[in-house]
Amino acid sequence: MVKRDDVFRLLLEAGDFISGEALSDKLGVSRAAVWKHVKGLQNEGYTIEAVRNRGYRLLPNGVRQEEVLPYLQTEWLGREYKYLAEVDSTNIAAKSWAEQGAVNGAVVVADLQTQGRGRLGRAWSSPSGTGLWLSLVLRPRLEPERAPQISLTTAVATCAALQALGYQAGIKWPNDIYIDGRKICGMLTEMHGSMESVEWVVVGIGINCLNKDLPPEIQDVATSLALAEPDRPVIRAQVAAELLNHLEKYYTILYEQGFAEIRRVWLANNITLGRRVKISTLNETFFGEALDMKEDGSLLVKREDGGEFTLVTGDVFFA
Ligand code: BT5
Repeated sequence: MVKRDDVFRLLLEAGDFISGEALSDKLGVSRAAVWKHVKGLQNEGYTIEAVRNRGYRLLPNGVRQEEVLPYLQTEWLGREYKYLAEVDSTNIAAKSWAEQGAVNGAVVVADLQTQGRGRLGRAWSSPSGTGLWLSLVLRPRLEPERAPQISLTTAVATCAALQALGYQAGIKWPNDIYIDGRKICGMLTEMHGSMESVEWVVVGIGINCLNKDLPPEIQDVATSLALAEPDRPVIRAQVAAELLNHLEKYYTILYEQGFAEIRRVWLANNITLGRRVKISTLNETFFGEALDMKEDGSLLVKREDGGEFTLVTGDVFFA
């Protein structure tokens, strides 16, 4: 059966206008069927010009594997690549793929998430044609207590990738990425294993790329690459590949050199230390000053009500 993917591949290969007739001949389907798939691709956020007597022309601004590959320089990360036009959450898809044996470095990317998730069950806005919604499966040889280092390494790599693309990104503890004081990227890390060893880790990363209108509830706190630098064109596939290139580099540093080097890069790119913060843990909320990231990745805070506090999990807000 002819699928949307086949129409996409022919449009991409053509690189210019290709007539509806040529498409229907090559695929052995009616021109109405071709049109239906073109509509489907447009709904995924692709710009496809349709001009009478000339046919269709695709602007490759999506996140399918064929679009990402030309920019990808990795050995093992993202070489197994599953693209989904729509999914509940790429983390859910990646977890079930991990259960079924996905290899280390397998990646799931979606154009639209209908139930994108943040931490603690919060919602993550993930409209079609706008962002990079991506999850990866890792099978690291790490003790479970070192799993938070994966999240911090992910933050370091994501920040480096955005900087390599020309954006002034910084890290808020533990792993949010900010541009111009607003959140552009969040991460959700989920783990499966025993007390002794990690079986797999799924790292979900959401980066707002082309979004021009953010939902009202996050308008004041969030941004996108397009909003941060309106004059710079954003190619989502390039963002995806740059992200994977940097992730592979920094995971390799974590595995081979240890966390101290990751911590050094985290410290050099953080926007947290020295700031007044509100800390929210499961048990309490208080104000203080973020002093340091300890050697295990936890955050050392000087409390305004006296004493110091070491934050292992919780939320940090700039106050
Ligand atoms: C996060 O949670 O920041 C983790 C977000 C992870 C999203 C990725 S997308 C691919 C993968 N699949 C998933 O289902 N999830 C991952 P947290 O720190 O709890 O922040 C959530 C809060 O960020 C929300 O309560 C909103 O205030 C705000 N928010 C929601 N959508 C946002 C967006 N698109 N951009 C910036 N902020 C957003």
